[in-house]
Amino acid sequence: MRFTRAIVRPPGANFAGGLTSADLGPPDLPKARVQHQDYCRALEKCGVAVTVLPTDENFPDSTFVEDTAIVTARGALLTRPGAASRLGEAAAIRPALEKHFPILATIQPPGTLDGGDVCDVNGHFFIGVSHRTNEDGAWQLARWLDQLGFIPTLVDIRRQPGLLHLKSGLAWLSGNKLAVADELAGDAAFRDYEIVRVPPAESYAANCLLVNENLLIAQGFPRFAVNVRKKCGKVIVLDVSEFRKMDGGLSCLSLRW
Ligand code: CIR
Repeated sequence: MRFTRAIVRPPGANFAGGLTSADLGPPDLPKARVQHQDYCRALEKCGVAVTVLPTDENFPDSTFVEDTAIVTARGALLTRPGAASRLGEAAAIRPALEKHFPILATIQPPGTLDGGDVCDVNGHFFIGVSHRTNEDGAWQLARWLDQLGFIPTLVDIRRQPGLLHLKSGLAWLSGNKLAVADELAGDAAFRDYEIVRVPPAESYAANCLLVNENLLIAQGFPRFAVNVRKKCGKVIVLDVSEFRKMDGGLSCLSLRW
């Protein structure tokens, strides 16, 4: 699938008040904003028109827009984020998405779903059941995807404490190649794919992002960078250190279609 559009939301003044399990200190807001601008420029270089929403001080984690919706070429769905402090983010993104998708599906209670748990590999959607996405939410999404003609596969990551979301440990690299963190490498769900393992010391790098034959990867993970350079087309390295401090990464920062 070629992406032509993306929606992003820069980090707001209370960005440091968001949820995190990382022990990397508080994020530097001016630096985060520069990194966010560089991220937007990189998307544009890949041929994507970027819509920048205003910051939203009601939700410190609202820069991680990926968690609020699942967007495909055949339709879009508003999620129901699994963290209480983020629940309202789906309604907040609705007006921006409705401009492009007048009919929006929604996840209904008691389902919860974070977009970070959904990895689209060329129409095969891997859906993580995590501490954010519950089974009910995952099945609601699976049924919706199935109706649209996509293939859904559930992957249970609840026993993987190192993975906040499925995409903390999984990314599509191109063709049938996946980047997979060690925790997931043995999962039968990925047996038909060529796996590029992400070394445990570099596990954060697994959250990379394929945008129109360009692979965006996080700066600071040299072994992974060498591996993917051998396997993929163009690699673009971006510094997302301040988002990492808040458990976020490259995929989380945009909705793309
Ligand atoms: C959170 O804990 O929800 C945010 N601080 C980070 C969300 C990262 N989102 C993603 O991986 N899709």
